[in-house]
Amino acid sequence: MQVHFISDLHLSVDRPALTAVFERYLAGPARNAEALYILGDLYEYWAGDDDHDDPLNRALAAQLAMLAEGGTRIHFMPGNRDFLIGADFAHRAHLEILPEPSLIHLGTQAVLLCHGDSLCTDDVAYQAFRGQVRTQAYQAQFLSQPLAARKQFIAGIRQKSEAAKAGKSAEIMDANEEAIAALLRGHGYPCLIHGHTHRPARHQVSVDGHTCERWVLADWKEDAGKTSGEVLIWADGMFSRQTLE
Ligand code: LP5
Ligand code: MN
Repeated sequence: MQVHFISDLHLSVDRPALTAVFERYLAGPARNAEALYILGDLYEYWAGDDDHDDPLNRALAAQLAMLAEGGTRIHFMPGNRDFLIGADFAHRAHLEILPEPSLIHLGTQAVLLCHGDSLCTDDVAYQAFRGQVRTQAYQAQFLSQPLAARKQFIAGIRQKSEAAKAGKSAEIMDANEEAIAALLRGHGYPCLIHGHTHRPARHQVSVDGHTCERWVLADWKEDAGKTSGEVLIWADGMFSRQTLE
């Protein structure tokens, strides 16, 4: 029995080779998984479920649905770029949207899942932005605008975000140790799996005398030289990383 974890694919029409890596994964290794957890930022951005005429969105929903029909349960947790994925896409892709954070069990092991951005508490400007766009009122107002206007607005946010990131230190954009400790303490000291920071690692975290593992998932990359993804696989009571090409 395998359980798979992925995040930060940032799929878009601009990265066709990366989409191909994901499509091969869905048709191949993912079929060995009893459950697939997508921990956010599957897409470069998501403007709303009414963007289903986009060929990439349509194709991926169909391929995810095919995987689910083959018996793999698919769970999706929203990332900071695709938190607007809603019930319509979930229905099309045959996946379940998970609240953040979510506690699951792998055998006897308790595992807490989150995207990771909520842990970056030193990034005060981002947390203020996050607080605003994650309100229901803001999202309803945003979604009431025409799709093209929403995409234009997102392009503006992305530009501002890139400019803001250029002025931030690497430390500010990493997960904060106290935020990690508080989260683990509040959930009975489980193992933690998250993405977002693009700093794949396996950390041992010591909290109140408990030692917890923190797995940070890798982002998927389409570079000039190499295109690859990564999946964290739980099997036989152990985690391992597998590169996807
Ligand atoms: O994604 P990543 O890793 O590159 O950067 C994040 C933070 N940036 C973001 C913005 C997204 O990347 C782009 C937008 C995605 C689409 C969202 C869809 C819907 C939008 C409307 C919803 C109702 O998340 C970045 C972090 C970084 O992670 C590391 O953790 O630093 O945060 C920023 O750079 C934010 C800036 O510091 C402050 C905000 C700038 C944008 C201001 C726009 C004003 C609009 C008013 C909205 C309330
Ligand atoms: Mn992210």
